[in-house]
Amino acid sequence: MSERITSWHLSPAKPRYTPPPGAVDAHCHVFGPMALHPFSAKAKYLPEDAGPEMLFALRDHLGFARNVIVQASCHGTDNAATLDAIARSQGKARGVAVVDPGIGEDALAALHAGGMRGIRFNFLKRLVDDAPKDKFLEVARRLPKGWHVVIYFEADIMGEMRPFIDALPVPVVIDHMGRPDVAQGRDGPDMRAFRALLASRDDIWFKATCPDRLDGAGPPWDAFARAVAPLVADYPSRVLWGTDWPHPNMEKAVPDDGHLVDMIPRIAPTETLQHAMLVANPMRLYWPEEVV
Ligand code: 0GY
Repeated sequence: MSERITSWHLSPAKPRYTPPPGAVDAHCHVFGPMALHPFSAKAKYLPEDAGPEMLFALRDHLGFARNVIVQASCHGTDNAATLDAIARSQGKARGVAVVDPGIGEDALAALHAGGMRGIRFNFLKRLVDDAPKDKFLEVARRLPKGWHVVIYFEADIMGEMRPFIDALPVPVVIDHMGRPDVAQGRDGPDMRAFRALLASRDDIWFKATCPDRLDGAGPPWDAFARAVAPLVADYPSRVLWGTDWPHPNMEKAVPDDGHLVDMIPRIAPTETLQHAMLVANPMRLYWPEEVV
């Protein structure tokens, strides 16, 4: 791996939709900058630098107030780039870390002090070498108070994920709804399995994210809108939204972030739903001390 890739739009459109004051982009990443924060030796892709200044400029351009920065697999378990971005955000960013499951209490406390509020378990074989469920469960039992786990997996392994998710002792956030095939429709097998998961406990949240990854038909991602809007309507207090900027591994179909924002009113058509998805819900998970 030697060629560095750019997977984000260089001049995204200004969205037609204006997010409410205090809106949170609850799924985004930073890459590097490599000179300060080298990528992991195990990274499966080698991106160009997409550092905090770029992220914060996009946040402002799109009309958001805050970010939740999820540690990307290209940085492995070294959270320095994400922590650095949080530190530079002037309180407008918090994060989700990726840790070695053997991490000690002091290191977890340091991550908390640096703005992390959860850890991510990634089960995508193209992104990580190993996803040891027993060790993940063990560290999930030792998380700082108020933390949650974020899980990234694809719909084809939903069955084997269920016992693991059932056993998690803290709230769970599912990235990109477990990547359903949205072409199957709102009642297709993938959405039915995902709804069964949501129904199994009331502390499972989900990100209504990534039409660009889930809808093979491409923009304007109509199949995504049709499949996801009913889910948002049925679970308004458990849904989050994010750009996924800088869109790891999407260099062949780079989405326009302005158009992604314009998906929001299509999946959350009322102001009440929009406020829940963009403000109230992410605030409860990431800035609970500010929730009255
Ligand atoms: C995403 C999706 C992907 C990558 C990562 O950590 C990562 O590298 O999450 C992907 O390639 O599907 O949510 O950013």
